Amino acid sequence: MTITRRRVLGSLTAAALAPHGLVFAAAPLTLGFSQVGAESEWRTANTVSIKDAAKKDGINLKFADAQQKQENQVKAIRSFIAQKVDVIAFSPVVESGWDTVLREAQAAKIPVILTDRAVNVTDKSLYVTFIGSDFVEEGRRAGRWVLEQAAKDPSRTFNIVELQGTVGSAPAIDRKAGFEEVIKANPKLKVIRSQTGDFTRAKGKEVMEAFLKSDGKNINVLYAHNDDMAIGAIQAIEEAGMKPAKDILIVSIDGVKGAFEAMMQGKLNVTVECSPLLGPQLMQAARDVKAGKALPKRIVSQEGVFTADLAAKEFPNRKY
Ligand code: GYE
Repeated sequence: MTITRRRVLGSLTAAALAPHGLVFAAAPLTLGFSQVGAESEWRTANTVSIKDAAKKDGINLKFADAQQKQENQVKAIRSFIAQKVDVIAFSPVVESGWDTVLREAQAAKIPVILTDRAVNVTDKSLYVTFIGSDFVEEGRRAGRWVLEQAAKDPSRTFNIVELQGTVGSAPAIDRKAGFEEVIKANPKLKVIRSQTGDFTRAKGKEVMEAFLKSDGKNINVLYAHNDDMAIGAIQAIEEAGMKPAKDILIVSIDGVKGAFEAMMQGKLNVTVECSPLLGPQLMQAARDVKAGKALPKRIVSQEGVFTADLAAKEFPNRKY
């Protein structure tokens, strides 16, 4: 009897003293992440980056795909709150309408990290940090490229058609604003049509077909808010018997492999980089916030601009 008791006590003491023993092991961090959807090559690469980084860091990731619907994201966030996850992160499909659900997370004392897209809330304490690109600057970069083409050939007209991203989304609003801000400098640059293609190839093609039907040969430039819509539009331009990147100059945003392939085929002129590889920064931020460290309110990703002449050289280095 006495011997048995001593043995039990002995093993308990050993477990309590072992640095990696059950008694002291910290529970893995649980992160609830609500993704926008799977609308583009960019998004697919972003999802892979987040899943890979969570795995690498031993973070328990609860991943929910919202299929481009805000109501699905609100539901996912509420379910993360109910499950008492440690940290909630999400990439908001649209900018507005988040106050209520973010207040619920705050009341439950669960920190929220925004990735990729921003929200439009007056109370900035509703989220810890926003990790992502500067979409206004991306729009300016696209605009500057068009401005440069116009400066090279003052006799040419520059009627621009614009394929916008998802209505109400931060990248659609900001990329439009940045582009407009820059092209104002030359009154010959005019946006003659602008419509949403919802960031997808199928919609990009469909809307470009409509643009071509109404304006055809009057279109000189296509500005697409992402590569996928530009790739869809390239098909529409070819089917209409015109040459993409020649009859119609094309600038888009993201820098996905599909865009580099299109540039190498001479069908796209330029892509402005927007990195989807946000996983490692997100996991770091989640760990920091859990550890009580203070984070900057804004973490901006580093990006460049790639023209068709650089495509073949850069292609092997592309990670998405
Ligand atoms: O440009 C587009 C995607 O929010 C930056 O969403 C992201 C955008 C990206 O569907 O391809």
